[in-house]
Amino acid sequence: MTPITIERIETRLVDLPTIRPHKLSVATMHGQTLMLVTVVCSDGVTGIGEGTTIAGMAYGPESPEAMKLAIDTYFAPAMIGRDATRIQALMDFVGKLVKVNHFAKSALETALLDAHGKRLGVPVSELLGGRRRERLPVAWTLASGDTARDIDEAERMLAERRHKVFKLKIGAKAIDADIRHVAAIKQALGERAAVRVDVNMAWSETQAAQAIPALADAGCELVEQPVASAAALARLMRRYPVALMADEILQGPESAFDIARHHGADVFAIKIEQNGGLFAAQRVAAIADAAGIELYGGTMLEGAFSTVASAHLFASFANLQWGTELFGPLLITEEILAKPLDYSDFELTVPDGPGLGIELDEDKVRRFTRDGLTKVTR
Ligand code: MUC
Ligand code: MG
Repeated sequence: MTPITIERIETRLVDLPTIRPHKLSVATMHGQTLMLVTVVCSDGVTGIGEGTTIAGMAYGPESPEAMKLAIDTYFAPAMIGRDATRIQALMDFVGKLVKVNHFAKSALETALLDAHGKRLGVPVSELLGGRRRERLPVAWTLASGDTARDIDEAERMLAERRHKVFKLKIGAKAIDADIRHVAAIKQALGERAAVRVDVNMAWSETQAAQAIPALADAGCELVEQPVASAAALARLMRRYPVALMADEILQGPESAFDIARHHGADVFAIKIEQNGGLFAAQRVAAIADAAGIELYGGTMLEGAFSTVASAHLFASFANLQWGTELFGPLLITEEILAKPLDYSDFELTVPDGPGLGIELDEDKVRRFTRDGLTKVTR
């Protein structure tokens, strides 16, 4: 039987505005850039994957431009002509040629899974072992930078039954100001909503030790990546009545094992891109389960393709104690899908069509594609 091979790989950058400025301790975002990769196979089947990051290179080592360059220059030439149906073997092969570049690898793996699911007529979740749930709870991030505006936004989300778990981005201001901000929001929302914070590594260990008890008193139930180092996060564990979550320090299975071995977090925020793809993220989740660490489905503020890829994976997890934050498409002003995703009753429905189960609106995306950079490798 002739193998089904990769015939063409196309990359493009799509620049989309956000609905409001999104303020994190590392940067303020005004837009999101999606690096979209399309893989065309010899049987005519096509798959799409996505790479995004947060505010250019402010969050991590890869940018959308860098992902595109890595795919155009290194990954695509090596992948053309290879078997498109042996996805793990193919990713192992390119993994030997290109070190790290987790976000670019995740985008390519997503595209291959999308194509293979379409080929077999099954959703990506089936290729990952089968889904355990059809719908996922979705938290929303309040990050306008203004307390009153954040409360209004939360009230709207509650009224629309879109979100009832809110993550607040803190760490850019003085600790006292941040605590007042969190306390005011929790007080306004009361028992109607859960409040969590993400510090994006902004604090030193002593600042964290000062702030976390005050956050607990304010009614905050979880603190995400308060400090940069895994060792410092481990030392903060079990000292406060709030859960501590690892995000930035989770960079694939080896890092997960290391954190687990040192009792370094209560919860893992699993991100497919940060961990190097869906299979790597699946292994991270297995390590967490084995270590008794709880799970949360994280986001890189991704557009529809990585959001839905993540949804297929999270739907297959045995445990998802803290729900997800797969709201990325809702932060962008433009709908890029032919049929929008279903966000309702505080949850996202995991699409059930073949592959990712979504379809790109090519005309819409063309209007936002960065000029002159679309590249096709054959
Ligand atoms: C992060 O650090 O978790 C996820 C939600 C959000 O607002 O920012 C991201 C990144
Ligand atoms: Mg985070």
